[in-house]
Amino acid sequence: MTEPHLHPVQAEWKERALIDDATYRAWYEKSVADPDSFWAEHGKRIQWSKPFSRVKNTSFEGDVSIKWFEDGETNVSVNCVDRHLETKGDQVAILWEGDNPAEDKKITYRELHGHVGRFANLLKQQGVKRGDRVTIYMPMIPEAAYAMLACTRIGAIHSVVFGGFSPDALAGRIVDCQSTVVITADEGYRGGKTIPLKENTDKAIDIAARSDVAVRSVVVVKRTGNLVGWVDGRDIWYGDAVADLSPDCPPEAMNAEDPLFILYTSGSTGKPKGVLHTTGGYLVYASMTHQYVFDYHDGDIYWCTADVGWVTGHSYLLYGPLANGATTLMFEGVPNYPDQSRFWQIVDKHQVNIFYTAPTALRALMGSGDDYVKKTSRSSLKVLGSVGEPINPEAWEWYYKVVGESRIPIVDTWWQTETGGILITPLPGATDLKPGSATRPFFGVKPKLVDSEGQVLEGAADGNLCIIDSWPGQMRTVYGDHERFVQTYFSTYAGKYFTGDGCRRDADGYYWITGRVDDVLNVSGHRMGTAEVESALVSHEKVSEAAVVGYPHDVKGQGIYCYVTLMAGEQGSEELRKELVAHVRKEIGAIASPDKIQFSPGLPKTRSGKIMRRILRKIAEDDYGALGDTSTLADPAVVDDLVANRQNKK
Ligand code: 6R9
Repeated sequence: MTEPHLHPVQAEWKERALIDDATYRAWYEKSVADPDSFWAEHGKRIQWSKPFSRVKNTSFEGDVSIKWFEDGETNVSVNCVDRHLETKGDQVAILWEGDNPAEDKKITYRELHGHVGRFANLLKQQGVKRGDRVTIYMPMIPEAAYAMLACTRIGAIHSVVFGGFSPDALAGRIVDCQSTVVITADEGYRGGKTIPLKENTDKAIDIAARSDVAVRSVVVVKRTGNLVGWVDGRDIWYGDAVADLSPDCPPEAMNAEDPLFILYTSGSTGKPKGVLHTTGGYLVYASMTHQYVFDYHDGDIYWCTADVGWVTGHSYLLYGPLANGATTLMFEGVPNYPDQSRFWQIVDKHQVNIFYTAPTALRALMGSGDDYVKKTSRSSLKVLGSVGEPINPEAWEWYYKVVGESRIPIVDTWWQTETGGILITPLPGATDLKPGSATRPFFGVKPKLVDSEGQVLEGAADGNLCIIDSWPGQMRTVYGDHERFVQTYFSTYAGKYFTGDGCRRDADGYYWITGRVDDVLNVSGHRMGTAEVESALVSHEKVSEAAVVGYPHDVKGQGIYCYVTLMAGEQGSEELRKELVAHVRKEIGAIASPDKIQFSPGLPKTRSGKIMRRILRKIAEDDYGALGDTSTLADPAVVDDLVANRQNKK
């Protein structure tokens, strides 16, 4: 049966594709029937200084232990740089486009090798050793990539913190992984504005010091050249420091299971978790998915718009593409600066073949009209990708018809910080597309839908998305808290990795991600725990209690709706609203800015004191006709007040 919006694989793809449908099916079957031999073969796609003899050694039971290629040795920077020197030394590795359209840079693999070597030698000079944690708080400039690769060269573990996070958020991450070296820039540029990265770093270091974590060196890259505060003996200018250093730094031989990086991400409870990825399996998986999901061919110009502060920036801006010897485009700016045509101008300027972005950007651009797109050519494009949140069919169709002129496949890739790489996705030459569906599992991925009792649902069904066996790119633990790892991901449905996402599988076996089923928001493709926003709100002196929920937002996907109960004697006002918004921005960062604040004298609680979020969500969605059963509430009257004062009247 053909569905109205099915987009079959186009004829020319049958010739060009690395993987066609028959190959997809054959490989997939093999990958799930005999993971050991499948991954033994594909594990060889990266270069090992000592080959592995064991492939998969994983268990989702009990303590949960995940090991891949465990006796192999390799080095990520060697795979991403040195390995390409012989054949691609003069090929551009990083194609950098500045916030200002007049600025760009091309860094070849040979040049990259020198930059990474010097940076690695600088880190060594600063006393950084194998296993040490290095925090990277950078704008989108090539030095961010050099810094990450330099860490991998010497076996240090990087923790990249998104440049939009506040000093408090940065401090929390520095303290959690006890990082004593920070790499930053004087300031960043974004959309014509500057971001005070060094100033934020200085503040964060002071905050971290209160928790007895003493940052001893700060490497500062000069970006804007504006005056910044300076602590002699602690702060070092990158440019000056590397000038005299050797470009050669021998790579550290790393065990496949040695930690590669920590990346903090939000969950439904508590502070952000340090997701830990290790070396061998991660790189195999990132590079393999990059090649097949985007149908990457040598010579393609590849552009992923994600910031290095997010996992997409790790796996698909840097590690996957560089491991494959690609030219990866790194963009410092934003989609609407100088105007809404910028993405497509960059596509034309650099003849981009593969373009990977987030639905929130597409929705914003869609809203400003088709002319900004149509005045550009985009004829170089071959594959379009989407990631970060469910893409609504309207945005999908716009991407397909207007941006891609109905000739380019869209890969809607579902995955998570925890998964390291893409798990559910179309392959451009193999998968007939359905707008809004992430379609089918990648090789080696075994998704299952379960109901709330943990019963596995077969066939067409709607349920909670679990993955029942390991894949090489999976996170190994929560940094410093393995128990939290087991509790968070493997205890809801014992023996299964629970993703936190709801999902529907249709009669063709296609997966449709419906969004988070836990208390995690997805705001403009950024993960945000409601608990984090709540704790930021209650840290304000006038707030006694807060409950935060998401509501549908045209551009952001979800908006942040906050119910705030004030301390006795305090009055809600427009001014206080602004103050609370500013407070949350200060505590977490601009991405956590509340969209709506409702002052509410009471919150709907059960007699045992649990806030009934279901009710709060309905009111935030302005769908209070369907509140359901409120009889278990301690005081049903609070609901009337909440409805009367709702902030999102349609
Ligand atoms: C890569 C990344 C993960 C959460 C995930 C899900 C949502 C990501 C999606 C998608 C529907 C897609 N998500 N991709 N939902 N379709 N193609 O975004 O990682 O920041 O950890 O977020 O994002 O809810 O659970 P991360």
